[in-house]
Amino acid sequence: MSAVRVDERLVVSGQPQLGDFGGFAKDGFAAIINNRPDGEHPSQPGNEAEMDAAKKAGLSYSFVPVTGSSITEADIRGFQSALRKAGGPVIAHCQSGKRSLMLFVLGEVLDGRMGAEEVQGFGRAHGIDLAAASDWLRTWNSQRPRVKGFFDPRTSSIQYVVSDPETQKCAIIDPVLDFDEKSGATGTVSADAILSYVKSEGLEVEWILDTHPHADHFSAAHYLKQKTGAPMAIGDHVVEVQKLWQGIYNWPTLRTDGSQWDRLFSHGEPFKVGSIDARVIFSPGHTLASITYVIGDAAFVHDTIFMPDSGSARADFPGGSARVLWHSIQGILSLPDTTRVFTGHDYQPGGRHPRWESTVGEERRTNPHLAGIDEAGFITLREARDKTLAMPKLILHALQVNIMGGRLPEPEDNGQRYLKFPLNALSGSPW
Ligand SMILES: N[C@@H](CCC(=O)N[C@@H](CS)C(=O)NCC(=O)O)C(=O)O
Ligand SMILES: [Fe+2]
Repeated sequence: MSAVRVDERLVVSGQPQLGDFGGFAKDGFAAIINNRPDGEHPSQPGNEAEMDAAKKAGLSYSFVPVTGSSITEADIRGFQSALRKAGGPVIAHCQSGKRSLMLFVLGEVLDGRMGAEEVQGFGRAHGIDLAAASDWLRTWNSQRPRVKGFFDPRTSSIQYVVSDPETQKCAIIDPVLDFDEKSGATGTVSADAILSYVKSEGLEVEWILDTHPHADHFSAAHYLKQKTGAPMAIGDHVVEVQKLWQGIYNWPTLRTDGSQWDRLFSHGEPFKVGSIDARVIFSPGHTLASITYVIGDAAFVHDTIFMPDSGSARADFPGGSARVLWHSIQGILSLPDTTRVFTGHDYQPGGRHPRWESTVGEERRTNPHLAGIDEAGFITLREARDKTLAMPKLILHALQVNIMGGRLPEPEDNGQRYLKFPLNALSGSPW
């Protein structure tokens, strides 16, 4: 194992042996970051064994696996957050140490502490070739739109700000209104973080978009419309979801014409984010109204497919269908292979850091719900998995808010807002 000291907090290294971990603790290290996906080589101990060995040695441990060709901003931020929470000196490793150093250096450049032109020299000074980091930065700087993801750990949702560097206009996609079901408190911490990013980047919000009426969190669309004045939009099939849930909630006064939004998008409909061409693909299956936004080379596929190591979204909510979802996914996979794919949730398999960006090509080649699987195979797999899943804990809370575009119920005569739940209306009880 060759180790290189980067600064007083960080050493990057090749693959250590599990037996080395006790020595790391004695040498004063507080944490290990593993940047190596499992299964690269038979000799590699792997995530679980490293996690165990770290625990036994009294080291904290983070799993931030990356491959050189598919590093995204989420990986760089995941590495930074692992460093931050380490509480002392860290050993970060991949196979050779190169990916670990690359993640560190890219974070320094994105945050303005290192110039892009300094990267290669920094690599040489540490005996590691960082040409790939310079390539990454070139691609990053040329990308339109710029996409910033905000992960909400409470609901594992990803919210996006999609901006046009030329006009500084942006769209916000799938913003979350915070809700604590234990106290009944609502909050705007997540939405306000988006607004402060918008402000610090000097952006103008042109659209507030939802991909579907969410079943696991409240939408912050209406809150953000009040704050920014930007129009709210969703797919035109939302009226079917409104009708379906109008029945479940016994809510005769609910307007089921989608008039809670400023614009209802139909399949194929074009729009713009600044100067960037965008369009809508109807992609139902997870819900009756799901749509994908394709903005420049970026597709916001929400709850159809998740990251290539995570499969697909469930299709067992009222109005859901595994067969319909399969066809929607085929539509997404027919986009060019290099299309950037941004997902709506990440449930962090193996405890890895949150990730949300891949490409159509990666999804097609490696997603376990897609690679080598036909329609019948997908339906069997999806329906079997859905039988094992409990309903999202907020489904009954969330739908009554989200079919109103994220508006909370009107206050009653005492000034208090209330939610209303049907009993025994959904399947999927634990008994
Ligand atoms: N445990 C989560 C489940 C949320 C959930 O069902 N998420 C949907 C997307 S809205 C999904 O597709 N989940 C896939 C899975 O859990 O495998 C909750 O209670 O909120
Ligand atoms: Fe969803």
